[in-house]
Amino acid sequence: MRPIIGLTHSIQSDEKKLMMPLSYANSIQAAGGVPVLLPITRDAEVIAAYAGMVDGVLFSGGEDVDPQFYGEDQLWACGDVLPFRDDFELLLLRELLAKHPEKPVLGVCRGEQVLNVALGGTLYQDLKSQLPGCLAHQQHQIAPYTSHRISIEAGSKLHAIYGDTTIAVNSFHHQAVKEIAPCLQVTARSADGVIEGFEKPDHPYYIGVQWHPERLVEREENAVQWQLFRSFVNACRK
Ligand SMILES: [Mn+2]
Repeated sequence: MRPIIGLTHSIQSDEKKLMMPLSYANSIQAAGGVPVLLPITRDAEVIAAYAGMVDGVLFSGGEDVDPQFYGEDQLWACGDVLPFRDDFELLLLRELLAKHPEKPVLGVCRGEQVLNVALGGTLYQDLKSQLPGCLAHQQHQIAPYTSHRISIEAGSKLHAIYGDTTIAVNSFHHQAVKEIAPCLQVTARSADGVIEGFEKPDHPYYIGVQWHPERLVEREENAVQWQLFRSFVNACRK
């Protein structure tokens, strides 16, 4: 049986249409999972049913997390926020952690930030203005190309997955983790110190990555990125 992997999606700002790059579903399929979309809702019963029926959830990329969810007021440099999406994803994540603490969770880009905020962490609302001199985390190449390196903590889950302590990644984020949630452990940073990856040490698989592996795998040169999706899907089989 291939594991069922729930995917979160974006919505149009009028909250009437779902939006989702196919690359996430394609990557999960290619790694051996069955991707299913979890349509956004405020219904707690439906959210509980989602958490019960999937073997794991991939929190996908997208818009900025509403700063109100981490106790800050919105700065001018903050981008578009979708409070409905934030609400749903935070409820879903808390339901998973409370009722299904063994189910794997992978957060990509915005999804990584959601995984941090849900547990009490904060974000830079805008790296360029709040962390002067940082790298170009909005890269000038298209998404299947890498633009900066990251250092991975030896002995971490990301180290085991990638088999290396330095890899190159792509970068499409103007926000990033500022304060890591107390129960999380930073496992990857770029040269400017920006947090690019973390895990929850007491959880079988709770991993956030700030880059976009689902786009890197489009180029054979980045085949190592399949190892992230394979590790996630394999963890969901258990
Ligand atoms: Mn980056």
